[in-house]
Amino acid sequence: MVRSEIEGDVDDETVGVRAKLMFELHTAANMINVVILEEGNEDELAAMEKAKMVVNVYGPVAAVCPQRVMACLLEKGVDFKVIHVDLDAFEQKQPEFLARQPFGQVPVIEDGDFRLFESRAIIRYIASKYADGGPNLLGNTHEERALVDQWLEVEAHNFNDMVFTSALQLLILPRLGKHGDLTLVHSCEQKLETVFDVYEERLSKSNYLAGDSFTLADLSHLPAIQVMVDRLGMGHLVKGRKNVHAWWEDISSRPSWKTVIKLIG
Ligand SMILES: N[C@@H](CCC(=O)N[C@@H](CS)C(=O)NCC(=O)O)C(=O)O
Repeated sequence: MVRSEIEGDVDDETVGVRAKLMFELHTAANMINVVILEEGNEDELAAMEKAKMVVNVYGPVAAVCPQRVMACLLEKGVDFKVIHVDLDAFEQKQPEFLARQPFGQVPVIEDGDFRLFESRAIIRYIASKYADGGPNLLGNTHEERALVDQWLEVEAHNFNDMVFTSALQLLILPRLGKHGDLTLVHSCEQKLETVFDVYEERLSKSNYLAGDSFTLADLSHLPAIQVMVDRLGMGHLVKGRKNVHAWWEDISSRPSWKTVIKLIG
């Protein structure tokens, strides 16, 4: 038995998997060192943790909502540890996890004694608390901040709901041995056509959704567009629109997102 920085006592095989994960983080973003200490070295571990506070992120790297948070932490250069939550085993519904997130969903972060759930609230918090690191993701003026919020709301309510419903029907239900509703998927796709028409128009006037710099409004779209392109067969919605396509190529080429993609494996 060894003790890892990532969690408490875990078996050797689990450490192997997580060590690989953290090594990727270290090499890709020069961020996190893997710490695997032999039993009895707890004092050393505690001292290291005290010297170097890292943000705990609960959630599998494969899930889109934790990916939103990881992309933001990487943009801001904030050290973090991923604590795997096995959604297939319903770990998120167990009392221990419900004490962290009462709705039984990922992600949750812990930043020192501060705990927060809801991925968009988390990225706003990270961008604000760690304002000095990386690019400004919130906007400078009241107006810029308001535009970031506006497009974040669009992402959450006009865009994400449609992708989530499609992913449920096409990916999640079949995995559970159930049939997805293709009529519902078609209806979502039609609504996404309208959403992307709006984006196309907006992106004909500025390089990014909230203006001329990359902000949380753009970042928040990364995980779900990646799923659309890679897994839902909806890449044409992006690639068929000149400005949306150029925007997607731009934001998905950012080192932060490339690192998340590596982690997803
Ligand atoms: N609005 C929440 C949604 C969280 C959410 O839907 N998380 C998914 C993974 S992306 C989850 O935990 N699914 C498992 C479940 O609901 O049991 C957020 O943005 O954090």
